[in-house]
Amino acid sequence: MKGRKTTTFLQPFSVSIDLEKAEMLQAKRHLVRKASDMRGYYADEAALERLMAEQGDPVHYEVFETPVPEEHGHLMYCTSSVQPGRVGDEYFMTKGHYHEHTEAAEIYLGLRGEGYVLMKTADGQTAFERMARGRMVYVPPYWAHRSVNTGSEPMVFFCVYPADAGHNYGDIAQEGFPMRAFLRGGNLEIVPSTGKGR
Ligand code: M6P
Ligand code: ZN
Repeated sequence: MKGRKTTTFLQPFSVSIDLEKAEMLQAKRHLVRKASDMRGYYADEAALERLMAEQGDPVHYEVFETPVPEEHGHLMYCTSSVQPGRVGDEYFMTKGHYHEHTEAAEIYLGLRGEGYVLMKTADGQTAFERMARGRMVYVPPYWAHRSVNTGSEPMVFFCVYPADAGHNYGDIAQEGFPMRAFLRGGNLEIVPSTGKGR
């Protein structure tokens, strides 16, 4: 092999993803975000408190990862599952993040359910792409991304991104997200954000 190795050398490996349950088997890292972790993110704060008073602290989403070294050259991969549901009339969603290394892209491949990936740039551009089983969404460098489940079953997708990308939540905490997904009058609406919430 030519060249100097500048990243951790690993033996090849493989993992199974249960395509029916859309779950990564033998995942080594399991992240769970519940309603209480989402305070400050939804437009209607009171609706989130009501939901917790009525339902306890329901899971909003989970991420299963089998981590590799967080180094340039490796690819991090995971499956994520966003539960169906709404806070007021706003669909359940992930916090959303930029990559710390903003030049790092990400690929999502839909495995189950349906929804959208909402995206924004620091200079005010916005975009959204539909997610469904068999559909791939490319999140280019520089775009913050948030996943929204607009269906009635868990929305599950596979993700892969440069392992040294890192997650930056702080900028969204400060800037907010410029659009939100609601169920209004029986229809999905993806509309500019007004008022509160990240
Ligand atoms: C996807 C990937 C993960 C991310 C997860 C949850 O699976 O982008 O890197 O952690 O969604 O999203 P967030 O980190 O924004 O809460
Ligand atoms: Zn990402």
